[in-house]
Formats: sequence, structure tokens, C-alpha cells
Amino acid sequence: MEKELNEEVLLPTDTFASEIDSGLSASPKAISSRYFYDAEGDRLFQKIMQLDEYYLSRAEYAIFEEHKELLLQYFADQGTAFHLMEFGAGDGWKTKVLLRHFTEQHAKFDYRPIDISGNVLQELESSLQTELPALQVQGMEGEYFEVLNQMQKTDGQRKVVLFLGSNIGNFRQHQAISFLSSLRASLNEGDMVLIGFDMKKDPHVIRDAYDDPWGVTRDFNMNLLNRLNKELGANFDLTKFKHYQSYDPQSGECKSYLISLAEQEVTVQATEATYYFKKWEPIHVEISRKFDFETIDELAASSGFGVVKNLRDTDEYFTDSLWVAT
Ligand code: AVJ
Repeated sequence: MEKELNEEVLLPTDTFASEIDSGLSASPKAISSRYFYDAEGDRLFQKIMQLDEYYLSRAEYAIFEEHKELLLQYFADQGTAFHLMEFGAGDGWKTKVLLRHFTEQHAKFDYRPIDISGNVLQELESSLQTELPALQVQGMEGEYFEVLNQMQKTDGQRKVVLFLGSNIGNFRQHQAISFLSSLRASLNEGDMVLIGFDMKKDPHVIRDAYDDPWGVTRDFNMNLLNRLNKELGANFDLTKFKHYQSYDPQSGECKSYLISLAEQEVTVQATEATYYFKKWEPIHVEISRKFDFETIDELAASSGFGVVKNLRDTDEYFTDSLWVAT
């Protein structure tokens, strides 16, 4: 994308525009779920986390409440100092359970949240300053991979990396393996990661979590089109698309689509292209995989980690899996 962008409507984000261009030109059409998270997307995801149907955050919160002592024992084994890093920190609601406990125990650690949204980081840092003034925080803005590559191998202190919320579910297995292998490459032997996995369970429970009756998840998904309209000068008519979600209990793949309700054309200024939609043609916008222990073991083994401990909530909906770099 070497084009001059219209300054008023468009962000100078060539990767964004070119990814949208290839996604809408492809067959089948697809857009990455990473583009959900503008300010409105962040707000809608916060709202999703408060829904009764969206059990994931509460389950992980409960795991942390129950196992915070054990986690500190593993992270700081024999009182060693460590860096607690977090990918995609968000508002820190769950992480604060750990941060509070670790601080109360006078653990020797600092907290380094990493997020693509500088705005999210600022809010997190200022809330931590008020709630846990003794905690040392250093927010790092950027893509996980960029920050990963910047992570110093030479700092002798142990790193513990949190990747919570089943964000790992947004990757297919081969993508997850390559992501985690890159993570492993920037860690030293003995460093740890704690990864949140949403587990396979009653398919109806999963369907409800991703297709809530209040339409919050629908709005969250549809906001992607709003964002393309605002930031890339697209002309999506939101009344001509609907949100559809499916779950395959065999593969554990929970997928979201935006379905075209009519034969139509959409023009995007930033890509200087028009895209054609057949009636009922889907755009695949998200995969949220559900896991079992075999898949978790395979992920760890294929990316250079050993599973230390699997922590579960009482419903067995969710697992936080603690790994060590081998
Ligand atoms: C933030 C990626 C963990 O996949 O469960 C929530 C996003 N999508 N409802 C998930 C999401 C629809 C969420 N993650």
C-alpha cells in the first residue's frame, strides 16, 4: 500500500488497510479479530465481560483467588526476584488479584503490562498507582511480537509472562505454536508463562457466551464494520449485515461471522477498491478455540515448554496452565 491517504478520514495505517484489502478480496472473506479493539471495541468487550453468559473472566478470576499463594510460590521460587509481564493486559481486573497478593507478601517483582492500546495502558497504570502505590509498574505499548523482540535476554532476572483470558484461543493450533515458540525464543530456561485456556464444555454454554441475548456480542462484532467506515473510509451499511456464531464441539472451534444479508458492493477509500458480496456471504471475523488437556500438552511440548501445573475453577470451565521454559 503506497497510497496517499485522505488525512481527514483515514489513519496512516498501511498494514491495517492492506490486511483489510486482502481479507475482503479473499475467498472466503476474512478479517482478523485483532481489529475489533478500537476505543468502542474496548468498551464493548468490557461490557461482554460483565455479562452472566460470558463466564470466562469470572472463572479465571476465581482461579486466581483460589491459587494466588501457590502461584507466588512458583513464580518466586525461593524468594527470587522476577519480572511479571502481561500480554494484552486490558483493565487488569483479574491480574490485580495477583498483584495485590504479591504486593502484600512483599514479593520482589515488578509488573510490565504490554498492550497495543496506549490508552488502555495509561488507565491501568493510573488505577494501579491509586490501588497499589507500592507496586512498580512499567507499561510497554506495542504489538506482542515487537515487544517480544525488544525483550532483553541479558537481564538475568526471571521473567514470568501472563497471557490470560483465553486470548490464545484467537490463534489456530499452528499459529499458536509459532507464537509460543517466538515467546520461548525470547525467554531463558526456567522462565515461566501462565496461559489462560477456555475449555471444551457444554456447547450450549459456549454458544450463549458468544451470542448473548442482549446483543452485546453482536454490537462488538458489528463495530468492526463501523471502524472500517470511520478509519478506512468504507461505506458498509450495517443494516445489511448480521452477526452469526457457530461452535464445533469436535474441533473446539467457536467462530464468528458477519453475514451479508443482500447482494451488495462496499467501497473502501483507503484501499481504493470495491468489494462484492453475494447474498448470505460470510466474513469470518473471529475464532475463539476451546481446549482440552491433550491440546494444551501438545502446545507446550511443540513450543519448548513443560507443563508445571494446570489450575482449574470448580466448574472446570477454564484452565490456567503454568509452563516453564525448558
Ligand atoms: C478477548 C479474545 C478472549 O475470544 O472470548 C468475546 C473476545 N469475542 N466475545 C474471546 C470475544 C466475543 C474474547 N477474547
